[in-house]
Amino acid sequence: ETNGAAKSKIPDNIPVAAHPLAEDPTDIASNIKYHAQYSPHFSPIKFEPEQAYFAAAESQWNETYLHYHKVDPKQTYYLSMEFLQGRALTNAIGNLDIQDAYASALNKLGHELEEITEQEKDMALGNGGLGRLASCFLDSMATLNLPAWGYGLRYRYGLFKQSISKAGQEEMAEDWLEKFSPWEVVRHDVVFPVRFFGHVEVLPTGSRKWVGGEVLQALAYDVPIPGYKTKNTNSLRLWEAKASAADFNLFQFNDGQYQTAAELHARAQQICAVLYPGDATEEGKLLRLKQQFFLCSASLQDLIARFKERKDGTGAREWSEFPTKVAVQLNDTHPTLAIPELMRLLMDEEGLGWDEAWAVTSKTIAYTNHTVLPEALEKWSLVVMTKLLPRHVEIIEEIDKRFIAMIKSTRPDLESKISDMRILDHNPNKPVVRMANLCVVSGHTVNGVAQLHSDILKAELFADYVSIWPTKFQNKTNGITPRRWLKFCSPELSEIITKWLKTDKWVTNLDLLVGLREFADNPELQAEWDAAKMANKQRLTEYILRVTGESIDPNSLFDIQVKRIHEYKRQLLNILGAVYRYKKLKEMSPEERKNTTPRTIMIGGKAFATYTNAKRIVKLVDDVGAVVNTDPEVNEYLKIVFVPNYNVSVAEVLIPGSELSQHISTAGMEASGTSNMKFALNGCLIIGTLDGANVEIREEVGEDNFFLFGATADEVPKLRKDRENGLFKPDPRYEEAKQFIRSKAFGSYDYEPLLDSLEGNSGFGRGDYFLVGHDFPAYIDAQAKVDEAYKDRKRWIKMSILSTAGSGKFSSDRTISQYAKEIWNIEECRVP
Ligand code: B1H
Repeated sequence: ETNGAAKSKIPDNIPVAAHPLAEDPTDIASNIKYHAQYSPHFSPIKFEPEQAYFAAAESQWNETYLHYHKVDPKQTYYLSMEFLQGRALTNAIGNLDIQDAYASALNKLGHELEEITEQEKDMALGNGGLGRLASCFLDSMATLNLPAWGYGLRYRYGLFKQSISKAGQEEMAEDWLEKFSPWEVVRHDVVFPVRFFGHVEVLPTGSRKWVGGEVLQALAYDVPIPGYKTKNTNSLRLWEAKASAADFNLFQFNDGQYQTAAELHARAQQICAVLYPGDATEEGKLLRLKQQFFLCSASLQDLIARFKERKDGTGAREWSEFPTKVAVQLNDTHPTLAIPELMRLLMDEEGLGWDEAWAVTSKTIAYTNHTVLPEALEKWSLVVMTKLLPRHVEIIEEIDKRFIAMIKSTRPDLESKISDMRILDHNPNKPVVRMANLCVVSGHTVNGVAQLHSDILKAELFADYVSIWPTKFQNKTNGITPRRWLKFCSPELSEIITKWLKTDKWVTNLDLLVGLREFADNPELQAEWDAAKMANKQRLTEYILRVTGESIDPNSLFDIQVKRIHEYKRQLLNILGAVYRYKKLKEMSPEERKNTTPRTIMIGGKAFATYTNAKRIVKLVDDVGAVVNTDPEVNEYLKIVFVPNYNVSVAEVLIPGSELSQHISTAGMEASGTSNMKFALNGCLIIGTLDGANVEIREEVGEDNFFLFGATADEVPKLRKDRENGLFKPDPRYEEAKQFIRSKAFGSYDYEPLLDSLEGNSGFGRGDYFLVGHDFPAYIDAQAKVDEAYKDRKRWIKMSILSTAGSGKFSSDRTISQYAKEIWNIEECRVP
């Protein structure tokens, strides 16, 4: 009450009223005031930005559920261990198309919309691309009026908060629920039991039943997913684990044994405590398996209950109808246990026979593969799984047995492949369940996430299955929502697009962007485009100053690489290139330097806490930046900034302000990439390899508007072999860059292990598995072309316009329409 007293009072001249779905500023203001005064979460007299934000957020929701209930259409359930929702407020009022009214309503109440939206913490229940894809899909499903649900876990602590210190990356728990989240509604009446451990009993009837062990409760929290300019608001249902009162031992507690009295309660809390608990230990592995099963079991019980509930009261529905009402999509193998769990529920709880249950399950479940990296292909220890899920192991063994019998009887030519294709790997030392194989054998459809990736799946990882089920394998190239990733994050550019296309229909029909091509040479559009990009660069410049203290020059070329830090993504190639650039600048005369293109290289991303080489890369970027940015000789021409704590809302500032972005993975290793699509859509040019969706982006924007370099996926195996056989001849420029780091020019941190990973097979060496050395010279040459192109402002802006114009294909609306038609067989169900 001492400073900002004026702001912290709610103005008296506004009436207090609840106006659900108000559109007029005064009504919205009354509505916000209503929530501020009557919400139980805060004291009613204060009205700081925080209160205003929570109040504003609480004022939206609708009746989609009842409509779906009445119509009873086939529905999709998207099961994912990750959802990277980011912030919700801008998206919610933007999708309702009431930004302006909302901004002026908040003005009436003494607040600025931008300031209010900044109050919100990111909902970061995911790691990277796979989780953000799930969130873009939810947005598109709602916008397309598709009856669909997301199912996930309500992690108490999502992705860690990253800070950069002298020691490199540090991780801290991020408390997104510190206050509470106004975007979730707890459904106290939606609770399902989930069992762990125990044993299997044979009943007198001969059927089998999983009993004993420990039983936790799954409690539902719903997050609204509003579609763009439609009434349909779907739900993301997140499960939280609880123990029940019966599991609280009052006797022990009164006896002073507080911990043992509440043991199951403590174990319940562990389930949803953190996203992706470290799995180096056996305990960690077990916990992750528990999380996966918890998601699968709760979600299936919920959707089965819904299926039964909607039988219009006329008695039991035929189970054969189930696949005509339910489609389950597995986001990678993490929710694979949905397969044996659905079989178990159908057989042991509902009394179906194997054949009937199998027909239902295999017609219901489809699987998306997101990676071919061997270390990411899930294999669960059979011993651990048998302990935790004894009945599921029986079912998996039966699926395996029947699959082998089918091969033997119908495809004797594949007999020699059985040991690779079957689900169980009976390696005597460590028998495992291969989750991807279980998905391929059980699901009706398997898809990759970009054309190249889907081709690789068919030619390599799943090649043996293709001859048995040639039509099972599909491609669904990823996409991004144009609402969050253009309209809301770059309003200036969006308005220009709408003005020149004479329609804003591109927001839901992104193919219309091709209409910009005919104006790409128009000086007027170019000037407007340039100004909008400059405004976004300015905003980014201020952001960088605020979070790093570094002042960067908005007239320099803004070059960005942001994504999880991983050796295959080759941030190391980027920084080696930067080191080389720095060295060349140092060697130039002041006159020569004036002819170069000034650059600001920004790198951001989180390293998994136990991934040592990834953390060394973060440290190297920061160390190189510290030297370069304080070197007065080169300062005007080069800055290198590590952007801390990269997340969805940081991306919303970085991407609109970008001019060049790097997608430089070793070909064949990045399944798709989705930030490449966000950058291209925002008029940012790409320097990249022929990997993942880069291939399709280049096709769409045109090869003149894409800086291509590097080995292709089919060259990679031979290059690796050549390397092993000592046939690799390093480029002198590459040696120079590495040598510069070894010379301690960037400090005395021990970079030897990192640099060694690029060498033969010595020490930590993996013999440069990711082919940084091979691609380095081509990368440097491509960067030189970038520098040249940037000198011609007109040409650059034209390329930028053509990049946006060619990005229509990468709308997640397109991706989701294809899933709906070609995998799920669902149709729109619009709320009237
Ligand atoms: C992708 C993952 C992933 N692929 C294991 N695989 C995880 C694997 O917690 N884990 O154990 C988490 C995530 N993530 C990404 O999916 C691909 O690398 C990207 O290329 C792709 O764009 C994205 C969405 O399809």
